[in-house]
Amino acid sequence: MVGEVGPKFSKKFLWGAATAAHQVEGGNHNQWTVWELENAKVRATQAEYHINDYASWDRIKKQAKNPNNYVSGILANHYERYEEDFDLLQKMHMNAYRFSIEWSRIEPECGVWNQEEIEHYKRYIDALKQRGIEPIVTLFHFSLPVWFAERGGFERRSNVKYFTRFAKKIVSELGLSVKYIITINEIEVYAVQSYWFQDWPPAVHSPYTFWRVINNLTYAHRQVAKSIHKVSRHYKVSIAKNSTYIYPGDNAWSSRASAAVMQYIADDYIVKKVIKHCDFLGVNYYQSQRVYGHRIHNPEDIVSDLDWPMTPGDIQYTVERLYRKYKKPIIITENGLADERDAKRQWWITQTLIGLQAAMKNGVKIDGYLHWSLIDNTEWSYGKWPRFGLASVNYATGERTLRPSALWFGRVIKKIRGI
Ligand code: IFM
Repeated sequence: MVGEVGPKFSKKFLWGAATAAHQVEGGNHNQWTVWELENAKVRATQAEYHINDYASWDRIKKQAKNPNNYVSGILANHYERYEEDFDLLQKMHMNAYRFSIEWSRIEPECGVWNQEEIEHYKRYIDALKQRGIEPIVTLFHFSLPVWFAERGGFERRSNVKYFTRFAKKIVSELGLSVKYIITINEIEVYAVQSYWFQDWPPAVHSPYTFWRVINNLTYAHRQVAKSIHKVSRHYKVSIAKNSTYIYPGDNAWSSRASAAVMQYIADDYIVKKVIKHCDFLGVNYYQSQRVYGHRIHNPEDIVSDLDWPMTPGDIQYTVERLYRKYKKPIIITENGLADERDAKRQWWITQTLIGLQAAMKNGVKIDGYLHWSLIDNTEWSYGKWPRFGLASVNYATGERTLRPSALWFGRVIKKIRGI
């Protein structure tokens, strides 16, 4: 069984799951909720052309062609039902949970703090602690207050001060009740979707703005990390870096050179700018990419519902590379798959844990694994049809049910933790 061979996962290892406020809470009002309402019909109409080649298309087309799929609305109502969701963590014997604090709730207008919402998140964290679960807080996970987006968001360096002010407020309110803080989730994914592919708000295509946003976000991380560390070294701070393992598919010089350049741009350009201000490195792993000549080509026949090629074991090479280069302990801050039928999740987790153990055997320090996601949620511009949850959510009733793979994973964690 996983965990029985190779190096042991330490007693302190963080076993958990992750979510983000906009994807699960429901009832938000932010830049995304506005964009969803404006774009739902278009996305539903375009699904036929954009994703009809997915292997899952026949199964998901009804939902993908329905405008309601793209409007988050109340979702799983995690905002009110969080205790129920924390019970699910406990059922799986988990001891960690990553979530984001929704900036638009805390600061609905520039400089106006909503104390009731602050108290909500304090109760939320208390509820985790009462269950022996370590909170891992994300400060920016893709959703911006409308007022901040209207001022140009992270396109403007001068706006970073607002984010730093929000971060300081959160840290001063939460005090020492939290230790792990992720400043920003997936800098490059946010920039590429919003300022290159035009799939996310503000849906602009501008290479110049794309690079500017990346640089402003790395700057934002440094500013926030410095101000948090000034308060206390108790806090362990990082970004969550989405890292794809990119490698040459053959031995051709062009394949090797292109893979190296792509990997550098995708990972190192960003990590180098923040790593001095990270206590650990948060890594989100979903896939690897093979490069032939100058092109990415992954002829795998196993794909997830989102048509992503599935190579979970390659997480080993991602973490080995990042650890060798940056020498910071790693926490897997996200890892998972869209798998409505729960056909591949158990296999995925098994391969992932085997990959992590192999990396640990080769000297990599890994302090935690957080599965994406705890419950089904909205997958940004794809809407609600992709199902990433360890627990499925019936959106009509709000009922949560741990999927068979989650029950199995819970037994594995119990055994590994020896509880
Ligand atoms: O749902 C997203 C999450 O918000 C960021 N990381 C990747 C996940 C799956 O695409």
